[in-house]
Amino acid sequence: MTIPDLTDVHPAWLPPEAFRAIGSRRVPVLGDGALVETVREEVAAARARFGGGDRDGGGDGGAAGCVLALAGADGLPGTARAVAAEAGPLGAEGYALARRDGVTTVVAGAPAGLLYGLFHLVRLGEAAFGADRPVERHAPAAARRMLDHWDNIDVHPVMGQVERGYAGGSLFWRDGVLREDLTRVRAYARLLAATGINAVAINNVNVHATEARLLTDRLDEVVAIAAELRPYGIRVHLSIGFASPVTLGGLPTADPLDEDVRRWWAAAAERVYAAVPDFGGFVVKADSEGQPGPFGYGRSHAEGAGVLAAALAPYGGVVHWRAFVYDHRQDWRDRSTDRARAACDHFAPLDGRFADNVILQVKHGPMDFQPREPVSPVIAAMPATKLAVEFQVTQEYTGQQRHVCYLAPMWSEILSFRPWGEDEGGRTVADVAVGGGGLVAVSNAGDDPYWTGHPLAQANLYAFGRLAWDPRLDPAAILDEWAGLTFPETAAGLRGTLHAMMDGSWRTYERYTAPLGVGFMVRPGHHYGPDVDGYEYTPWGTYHFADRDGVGVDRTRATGTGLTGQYPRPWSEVYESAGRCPDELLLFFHHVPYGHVLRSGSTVIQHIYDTHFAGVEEVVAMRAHWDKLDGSGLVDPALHARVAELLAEQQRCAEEWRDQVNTYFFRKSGVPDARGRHIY
Ligand code: GCV
Repeated sequence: MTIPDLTDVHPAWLPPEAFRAIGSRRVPVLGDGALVETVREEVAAARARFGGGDRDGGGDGGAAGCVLALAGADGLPGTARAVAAEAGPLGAEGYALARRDGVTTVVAGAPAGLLYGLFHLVRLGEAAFGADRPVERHAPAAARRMLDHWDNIDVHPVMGQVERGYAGGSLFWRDGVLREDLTRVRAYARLLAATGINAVAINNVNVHATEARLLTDRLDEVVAIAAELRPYGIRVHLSIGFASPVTLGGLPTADPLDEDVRRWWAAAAERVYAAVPDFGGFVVKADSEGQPGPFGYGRSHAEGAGVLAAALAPYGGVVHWRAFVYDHRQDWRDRSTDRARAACDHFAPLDGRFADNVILQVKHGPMDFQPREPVSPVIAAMPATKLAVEFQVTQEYTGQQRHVCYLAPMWSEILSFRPWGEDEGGRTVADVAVGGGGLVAVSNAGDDPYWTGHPLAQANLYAFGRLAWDPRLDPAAILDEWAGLTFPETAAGLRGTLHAMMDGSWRTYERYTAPLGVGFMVRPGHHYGPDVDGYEYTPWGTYHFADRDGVGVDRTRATGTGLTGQYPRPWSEVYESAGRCPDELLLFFHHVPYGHVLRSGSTVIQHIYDTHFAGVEEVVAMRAHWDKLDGSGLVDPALHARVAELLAEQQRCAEEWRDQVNTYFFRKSGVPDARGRHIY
């Protein structure tokens, strides 16, 4: 295996310089296994670059040396044996780190742990080789930390090569064929492993005809991609079409209870595992936005998932069954149907009826990855089901990687939310995910030279992996880590600017877009930029109901759709009350007059004006921060230019949001801005 070393692609958080501390020392790697081999090669490549090995010789790594070892490895030096004994069992992916007597030791119980230990050393840099450190144990919170790609093989006429992709083409396919050179896939795997990701679903959950065949006659492409991801401990998962027994197998039905259908899935799984023995499993979007599913055969989603689970079970595979099921052909005149209720209505009655190897993958909010939503009620409603919480790193509704929008603060807020308040031992969303199916997110990476289009959007990909490893990490500390790795020589000078621009950027985005949790108001289809009524009279179930008197969606039990009743206490009561509902979710749960006084003391209409003016001012301030870096030598001029250009677009777009939203609500309500600012 060779360590990918791409010269025409930005190195993101693994520039060669990040390996200096390791590469300039002698670092024995002890143990066997494919991932240990990866560690050995990483260390060798770093040493070749930085000349380690001649300075600090000695079996234990020498006076300022380092040892990376599996706990049971032959020839384990005394210090490593002592650290392993003190650390105790480390699990399949954990590791322990210590520094004593001038030797830094990383021990792991299994090869994957050693790989993660290596990347921990990379994060620490020279700090790993300073003063003594007591034994620290590290292990991932969740067993599965997964990214979903919405990549197509064929360029889709509307959605393109990557659905909701804002970073160029697919890393895997181009114009209908697998890329010949997959070096970049290996480099991607390396970046992901450095954050802790260990599973990747490679194709779009909207499975079109060509992509469905990855399961059968295009399986060799899955084999090839798996071979690139495997050296970094990442398993491949595949999105499959529920109707495959019909579309690929020629059967007359895909009824999950039909014997031939069961046999077909079992045979398909057998073939996949013969080709990819460490295959992770299937991802399924069924009965959703036009995808086929069990409803078509009068079966439940537990039955639908069951046939796939049975096929994968002999090999240890899992089904990620998505809970994103709603009626996308709703009549906007029908005020009783509420898209936000749909997932809970469909799935909560099925609690306890899914097979053991099914993971119900739930979007974090009840709607669809809006910048502000309450936590999905499904998360508290299915205690007897393994749940994974799904985030969207790709910025479909958060600026499409043209806007700076650091999402870790949003994810962190969601993960630390307590769905039962202080009841249930104060369990958080993270506790539910960690104890169940883990965390999943839609990737934001593509074949763009910066991986993520906007260079600063790399921080979102990095942060998702780190939060999936440890949901309690502080978003600002993750940003520091990312900056330290990405800009190893200049991070100290850049940190202030990056924090000023990024820490609050999600809230800034929220301020200049749809107010108070009402959501959408985006241009239909591509979802970029404002169009307040764009979805108002469409079948998609995404309405704000603004009229001359007020705005918002009444989802109360008393007078609305009753969504509030899907939450346990205290939230069922808090959300039900317009007086107690948090301001930022008011219009998600309530239809209120423009003069309604928020908990902040402002009225709804004045809040709309104030936040939209403030949001633009914050973007202007972001630009000023970035402009000051011009010519400073702190960032590469090409990267500076790319971000500067995108910030200009962000400001233009934010102004458009401000002016359309403010004008719309001024015209509807007739209420002037208390501060007399210009509204059109
Ligand atoms: C992959 C949203 C997006 C769709 C996406 C869907 C999903 O509706 O706009 O592009 O489809 O979510 O999560 O399945």
